[in-house]
Amino acid sequence: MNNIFIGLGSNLSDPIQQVLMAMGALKKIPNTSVLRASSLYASSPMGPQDQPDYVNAVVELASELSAHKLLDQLQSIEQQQGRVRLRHWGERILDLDMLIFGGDIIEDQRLNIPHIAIAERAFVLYPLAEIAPDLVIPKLGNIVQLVKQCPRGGLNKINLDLI
Ligand code: ROI
Repeated sequence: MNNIFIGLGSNLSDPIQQVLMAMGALKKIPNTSVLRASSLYASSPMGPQDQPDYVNAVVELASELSAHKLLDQLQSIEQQQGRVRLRHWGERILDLDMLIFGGDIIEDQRLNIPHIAIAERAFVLYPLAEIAPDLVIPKLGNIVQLVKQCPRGGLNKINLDLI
């Protein structure tokens, strides 16, 4: 039932507030609790460079919901915060990606778990390592090893005390 990890990302409409608001909304999902939340990180965009920097974070949940029911909830939070699809790999108000669902491997139309891109994305790996330094990810391996192989790039912890 444990070790569900969600990646959060935003680069539009006050991204820090969007990510904090999404963390609040995650706490309200039925039969689900938030166990840990990472710091917020500022990161330069992966994809088209003519878009604002992102704010990223990772949250750990425990839930009695199935992966697909939880995905419905994540998508409803994205919609509530006004997500619109503008262009592929483009700017967005809120992205909630299910990264890991316990030891499950899920590959279907809606879900790819563990999320394929975890290993290549510093903005996912570093916040994940912050809250789960001992994690071993199905198919991908040890988080420490993955972090070593992924340059940090333009990723910086945001100090919320200064904001
Ligand atoms: N780039 C960064 N830095 N952070 C993201 O959350 C993010 N999300 C995306 C793409 C467009 C791939 N780039 C990103 O979906």
